[in-house]
Amino acid sequence: MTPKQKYLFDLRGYLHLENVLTPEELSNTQAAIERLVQSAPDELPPGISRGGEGFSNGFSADKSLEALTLHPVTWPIIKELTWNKPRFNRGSLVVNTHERQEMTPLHCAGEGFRWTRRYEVKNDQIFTNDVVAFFYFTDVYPGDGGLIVLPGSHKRNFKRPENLFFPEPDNSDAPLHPALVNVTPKAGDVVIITEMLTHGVLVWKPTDRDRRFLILRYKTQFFQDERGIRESFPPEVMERLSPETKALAAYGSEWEVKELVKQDNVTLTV
Ligand SMILES: O=C(O)CCC(=O)C(=O)O
Ligand SMILES: [Fe+2]
Repeated sequence: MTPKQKYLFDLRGYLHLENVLTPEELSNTQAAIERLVQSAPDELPPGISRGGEGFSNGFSADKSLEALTLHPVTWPIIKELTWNKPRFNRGSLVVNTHERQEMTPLHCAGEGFRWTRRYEVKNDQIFTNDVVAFFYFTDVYPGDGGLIVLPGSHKRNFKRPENLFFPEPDNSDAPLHPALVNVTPKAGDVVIITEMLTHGVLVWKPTDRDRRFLILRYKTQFFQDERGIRESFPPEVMERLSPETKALAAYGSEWEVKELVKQDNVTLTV
């Protein structure tokens, strides 16, 4: 990260990177998503299912989407934030429309009594074991709705008082609390957050446009939740992943550095 990115990520808990995708990357990914959206349920690639607001394992629908897991702009940042021990563990594609009328309430990792998720700074290096990259394929404008964040909340020390930010939870026209920021990425932009950051999602207001983005989640390669070590993706998805993506999704010890982490530019072998 540049000194400016590092300062802002530490201060706020997220980064909004503009124009990450090249015009070619953007048009290829947009076309792949449109094909997925137009597919009948029985035509979806094995291991991808449509549910709620998107496609589980949607990143594996097309190599243009899978390649984003190692995108040359975000890859060095993912490595830096995980102290060179990243493991890719989820990749859902979201198509958020006006039809869904409830907001996603504010939430974050590390609420409650689990101490496994971390955000720390040591020796001038940021460390977090729960990083999320949101790749946007459509534009978001102020007033549309979508992602809201509470900058700085990844370093909170107290429990968030209930109803502080949304005293009228059912009123989607209520003004946003001044401490919250509605992030408005454009197609081709990326938002990187630590899941320790308090965030939520406002109801999507436009009726003529949807919000399409890919959620790529990374933990450290030695991070285990209560379910222990298990494959992140079903066998039918694993089967079609490139070796580089499989390596990225693999567990590892706290000491070993994966071969692909030694490279800043990784191209998928197809
Ligand atoms: O819909 C969004 O923008 C955010 C979804 C979310 O909260 C998450 O993926 O952790
Ligand atoms: Fe979230």
